[in-house]
Amino acid sequence: MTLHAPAPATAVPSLDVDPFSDEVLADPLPFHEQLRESGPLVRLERYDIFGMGRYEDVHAALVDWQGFQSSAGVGLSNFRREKPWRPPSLLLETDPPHHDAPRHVLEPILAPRALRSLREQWAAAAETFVEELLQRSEVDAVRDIAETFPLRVFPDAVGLPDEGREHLLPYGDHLFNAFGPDNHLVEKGKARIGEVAAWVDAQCQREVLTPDGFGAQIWAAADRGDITHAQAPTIVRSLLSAGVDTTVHAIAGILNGFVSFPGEWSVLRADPDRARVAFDEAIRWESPVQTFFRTATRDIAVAGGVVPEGDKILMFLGSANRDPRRWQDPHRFDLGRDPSGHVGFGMGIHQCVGQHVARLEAESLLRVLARRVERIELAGEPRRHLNNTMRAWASLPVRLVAA
Ligand code: HEM
Ligand code: OVM
Repeated sequence: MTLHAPAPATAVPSLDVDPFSDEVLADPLPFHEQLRESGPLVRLERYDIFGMGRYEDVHAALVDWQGFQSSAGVGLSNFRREKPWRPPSLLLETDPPHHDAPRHVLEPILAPRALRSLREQWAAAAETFVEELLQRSEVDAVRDIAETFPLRVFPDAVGLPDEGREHLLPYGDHLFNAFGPDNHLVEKGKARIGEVAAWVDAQCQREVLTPDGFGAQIWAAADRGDITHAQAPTIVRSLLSAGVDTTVHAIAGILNGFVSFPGEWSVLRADPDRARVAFDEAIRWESPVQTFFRTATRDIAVAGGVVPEGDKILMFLGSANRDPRRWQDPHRFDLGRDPSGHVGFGMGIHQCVGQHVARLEAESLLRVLARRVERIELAGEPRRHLNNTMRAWASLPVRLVAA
């Protein structure tokens, strides 16, 4: 062997585990550890893809939009070869320069200062909601809290009519399943998705939306010429796609955090101003959006290996958010830590444009709960809801002990 022999191309470790199997989706943590310990870049044989699970590498891939593109799809399906199941998102599934205008339009509409008028409204909605909730001592934290509160406030803020809102959750559930392989989870959504997607698409039209919501503001941007009128409905669709199931499962996740670490509820009660940091810690800890793919635009050297041009890479956000190389005691839900830098909202040019909306929803609710509820106790067996992309709950029975 010569002194300068290149590292063998087989240096990338390989795993035969299916990250989208029911077993891994039900409890991804053991697989995440195996992934991180195998190396920075791992071959996932089942799908002929690469995966990364360490914080440093996931972060680096997220910010390198030139090397790791989104326009070939951020799911397993490669749009260079396969027709997407719906017209691609003008935000999530595009690269610069096409990404720029939709992003610049949406950012100010969903920015903290634009949400100031919603803050009071959502605080009042939370008061009423928690008052009703406390009429009952035992509730399902998924159905009765995590689903109910966002569905009371978010569709109104977008400007949707009341009729048909029950389609929002099934649409998001199928969309997030469809980023994964065509397994039984995708299969079960197919029966109804035609009707559900037709309803969602219809709500994106200007005539359907109220004149004061996020939707109307997107249409107004088209009138100004910042985007085209043809783009407006697809950008409204992004809000209906990404804005409902994510916050539902994030709120379920934070309630699970407090149920699992009851001491942290006392910490929040003593200082409700920590509601924000608690929410971000929950996003780190639970990572409601677990994974997204990218596609290599050229051969890219990643510590220890090369991702060939055109190959798909799966970034495990949930694993990066619990990487012990980055986080002390990563499996602890801890209001005392600084969770900033977590990748639960992504990082770089595609970082969640709706994160301030998500934070405001959760913060509004948590502040009232912290004041009115002394303890949250588990009152039955929690059940996971399996989804190819989201870490989700089907049921979380709890007892709310009023303060
Ligand atoms: C992007 C997570 C709530 C709209 C993203 C990304 C993540 C994410 C990880 C990055 C995708 C990527 O890099 O490929 C979450 C989580 C939420 C949440 C965990 C709740 C806790 C929301 C809400 C909205 C929204 C409430 C709408 C109001 C979007 C949009 C994008 C996005 C439009 C694409 C942005 C772009 O590509 O420039 N989100 N999201 N999200 N999110 Fe969220
Ligand atoms: C979109 C979209 C859909 C799903 C998720 C997402 C997490 C965005 O249609 O833009 O971000």
